[in-house]
Order: sequence, then C-alpha cells, then structure tokens
Amino acid sequence: MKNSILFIPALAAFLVGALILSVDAGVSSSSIKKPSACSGCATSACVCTSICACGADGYDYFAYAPSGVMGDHIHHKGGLMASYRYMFMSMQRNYDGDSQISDADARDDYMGSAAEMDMQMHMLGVMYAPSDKLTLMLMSAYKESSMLNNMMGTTSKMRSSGWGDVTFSGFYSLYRAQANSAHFGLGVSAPTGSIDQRMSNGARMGYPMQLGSGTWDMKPSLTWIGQSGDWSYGSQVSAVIHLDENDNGYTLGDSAMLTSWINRRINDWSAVSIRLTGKSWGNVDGRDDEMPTIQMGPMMGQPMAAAVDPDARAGSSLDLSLGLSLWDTETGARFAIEAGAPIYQNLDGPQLGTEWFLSAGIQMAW
Ligand SMILES: [Cu+2]
Repeated sequence: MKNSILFIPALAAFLVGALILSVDAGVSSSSIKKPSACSGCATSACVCTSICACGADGYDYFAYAPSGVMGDHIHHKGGLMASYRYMFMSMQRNYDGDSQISDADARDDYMGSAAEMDMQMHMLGVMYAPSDKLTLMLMSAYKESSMLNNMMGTTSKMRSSGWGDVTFSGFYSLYRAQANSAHFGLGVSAPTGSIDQRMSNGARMGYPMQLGSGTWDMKPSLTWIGQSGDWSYGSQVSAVIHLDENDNGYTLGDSAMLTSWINRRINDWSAVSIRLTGKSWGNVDGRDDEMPTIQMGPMMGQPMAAAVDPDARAGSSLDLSLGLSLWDTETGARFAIEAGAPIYQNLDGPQLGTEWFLSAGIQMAW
C-alpha cells in the first residue's frame, strides 16, 4: 500500500510540471493546429464549444471534463461513441465525523469492524446522438470489491464481484455557443446488479459490498462547459435518487454532487486538469434482515459491524483530483487519467473513509 500512497504526489508533481512547462512554452490558441478533421469547418458556421469549432465530432477533446466525470458532453447528430473506463477506490481508515478513529474504536458498539476496502469498476458505455439536441447513453459496470474485516481479533477478507446496475440516460442540449454550452441529463438506472452477495457463512455482505442498489434510480444532472483560449472549464451538479424499496427491505441513501474543473491545454493533443468535487449522501433507509446481527447479550439484534449498520453510511466529502488527457486528432481516440483524494470528509461513523481514487479510460468517437 506504500506504493499507492506515493503514487498521488508523484502524479501531482508530474501534472504540475507539465502545466508549468506548457505555460513557459507560451502555448497560445493561435499556435494550436486545427485537427485535420476540422479543417473544413468555418468557425462562424459552427455551433459547438471547441476551439477548432467542430467539438467532439472533430476529435478535439479539449473541452471535455476530466476522466472521472460522467455525462460531461453531448454529440452532434449521428455521433457515436464507445468508452471503457477503469475506476479504483481505496479505503484504509475508519472515520467518525471528520476525524480518524482506530479500528478498535470502530468496534466500540459492534463486535467487528472493517479495516480496509478496495473497489474496482470496469465501466462500459456507448453514446449515440439521434439529433444535435439529444444524446443517448447506455452504461454498466463490472465491479470487484474486497473488504478486510476484524471480528474479535481475527481478520478475514471477503470479496464480491459481478455486473452492477445498468443506466440509460438522455442528455438534452440547453444551449450551445462557440465559447460555452450547457445540457441537462436524466438517467434511469435499472436494478440489474445483485444485492444478494453473501459471506461464506451464508449471511449477506454489508451494504457497500453489494453490486447494485436493488431499486430503480433517477440520475438527473446539469452540466455547463466553457472555453477561453488555452483554458477550458466546467461544472456539473448531479444527484442519485433511489425510488421505493428494494426486495431486501431497504433503500440506499440518495446523494448529490457538485464538481468543477479547469483544463489547461498543453498542445493540440493533450491537456492537464484540476478538479474539486463536493458530495453528500444519506444513510440507508430500512434494513436488510439477512445481514449479520449480534446474537446475544445486551446488544442482541444490533448490527454486527458498521458495514451492516444502515445508520453508519451517510457522509459528505470534498475531493481534489488531477488529470491528464491525451487524444488523437485524426482517429477520434482519447485516453484520460485522473487521480485524487478527499481533502475533507465527514462520515456518519464509524465508517471507512476514502484514501485515494483513480479513474482511467479510453473513448472512441465516430
Ligand atoms: Cu460521448
């Protein structure tokens, strides 16, 4: 784990270095070559956000959000895109409120505690625009999670893996001008992911180890993107609203997020980014009766550990992340990577806090 902790400052140093170099080199919009796919496009006739005045369909990804942002862009009529994105999140310490607590303290009101958790996601997405106003997106993810538990002095690791929920979204263009644009998104997530992942003893794993929400969910979002010379920037506000109750008797907490980013162009095929994300999410409503409870004593019937406690799930956080984006001006391929960590988190504890996260993906547009 030492290596992973060193990774963040290393990436930060690299990105800051690249940013300084690009500023030193005095890259200006006039020195940026128009991608060849954009050459036939007269600036005055185009209605898009990009510097080359062709937007994503001209394979200039400069105005796109960093890797970790979903639904950040729309396409021109007939535009098609396929994407693969890998996401990783590491949790290594328990929190109560905004302070870290020991694993022993995390067991105070329980018999066990989680000491570590890793989550990985392989996200596949496809986008298609039936018109200039509307872009459709279908997305799902294969998830792999592992959690290290400490139950009265003995540690054990549990794992879950499988496909998560499938989200179908529509993004509607509110306006599009040369320097900025805005769109509204509405996603509907179907409960295709399992909420029945079990431990070797047959009891159901805790809420964060399950693969889906078990409910139909609404995912509204509003995105704004702007651009000025070698800088592009944007902001997105989004929410996840879980509708009714799932088959196991609970509803995951709703969440809301506001994220804002700035990209700095390095040359006509790369950019670096910095992003700040604030989010807040609620506790589980109801409870899964097949998650383990304490079997005797004064706490009988209470959740065995915080991971199976519906009232130890809520929180809020402020995350800082740095990214690098590389694209091919000829083929429409983009590679983007982003990594970050919370600079503040306040959790309904005891609850594992996020240590750092990463997302890396490739997109291909036609
Ligand atoms: Cu797309």
